[in-house]
Amino acid sequence: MNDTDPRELVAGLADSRNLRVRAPVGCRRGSCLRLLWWLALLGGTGVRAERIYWYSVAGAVNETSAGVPMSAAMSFELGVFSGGFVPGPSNQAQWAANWVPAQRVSYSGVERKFAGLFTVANNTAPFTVGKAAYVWGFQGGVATSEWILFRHPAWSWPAPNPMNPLLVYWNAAAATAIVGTIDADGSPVLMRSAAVTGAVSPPTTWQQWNALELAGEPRNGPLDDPDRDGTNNLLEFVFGTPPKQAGAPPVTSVEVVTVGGERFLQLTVPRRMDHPAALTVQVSADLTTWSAGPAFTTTVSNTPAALVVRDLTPLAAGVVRRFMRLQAELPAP
Ligand SMILES: [Ca+2]
Repeated sequence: MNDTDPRELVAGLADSRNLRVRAPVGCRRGSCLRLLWWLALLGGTGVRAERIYWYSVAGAVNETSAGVPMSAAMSFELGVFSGGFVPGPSNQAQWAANWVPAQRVSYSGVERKFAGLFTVANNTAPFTVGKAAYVWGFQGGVATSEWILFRHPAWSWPAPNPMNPLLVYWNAAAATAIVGTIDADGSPVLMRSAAVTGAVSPPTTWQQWNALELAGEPRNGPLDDPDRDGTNNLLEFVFGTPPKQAGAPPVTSVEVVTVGGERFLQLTVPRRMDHPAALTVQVSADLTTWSAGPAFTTTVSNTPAALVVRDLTPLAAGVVRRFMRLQAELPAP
């Protein structure tokens, strides 16, 4: 993320406005004309800028659907949807698969805002000129996520233009929400996210999660356990639990199900689908030899709420015991 202080940018904008008033006084004949030409250019559509300042005003009341103030757990992304995909209430389950983010920032619970500064360097697809840009705020969960998605008709993806000193300002208050709500005057709430079930939030990688949840923590490796609750950081990531706050991991229930007259062991893993990790369910008869793969297990379902895997070896006569366990690995960076 570009970390230029937005206050500098606002000051820069104010300077150019002052310049607009003052410059003709005392300027030489040729330079005056050039300056006026520049100002005319700057006063155009505003889509020519190479930088997008996308933000919500500071100090506003922003809440989740439960009326809880938004926190750093809420991420905001600036991006576009690929192809001709148009997000709507009926296709929420497909949003994440079609979403291509340009930049992510965390909500600031202290300043009560989000703000990002994005420099448009090229128009590589799907970031083509004129593409409809959106801002998606989300707080992923296992069964339920909090979402707010919004855009303004003027939020069209711009072309790079290093010659243009001005920014495009995309203010959340001006936008219309597709999910969640926005009150332009900020009263009583500027942004309110909506509870969404049965749909997965945009992915948060191990690196992104680590930077947010384990900032300043030296024991930040996948196998470290800084809160000493017996769940290492990798599994805290898989389950979406706080790695610096001790607590029991979510229950991965094991049950016996009957299929075709036979009884099988079945494991339900309430993992965070938006936290990508390679999960393998292994089975064993003796806790010594473990097996995995389609010859040994079958995936019953793989939804945002849970991964459900069943053992393929029945608990039949002669099979005294069966065991299941979950192995998690980070995807290659
Ligand atoms: Ca832990």
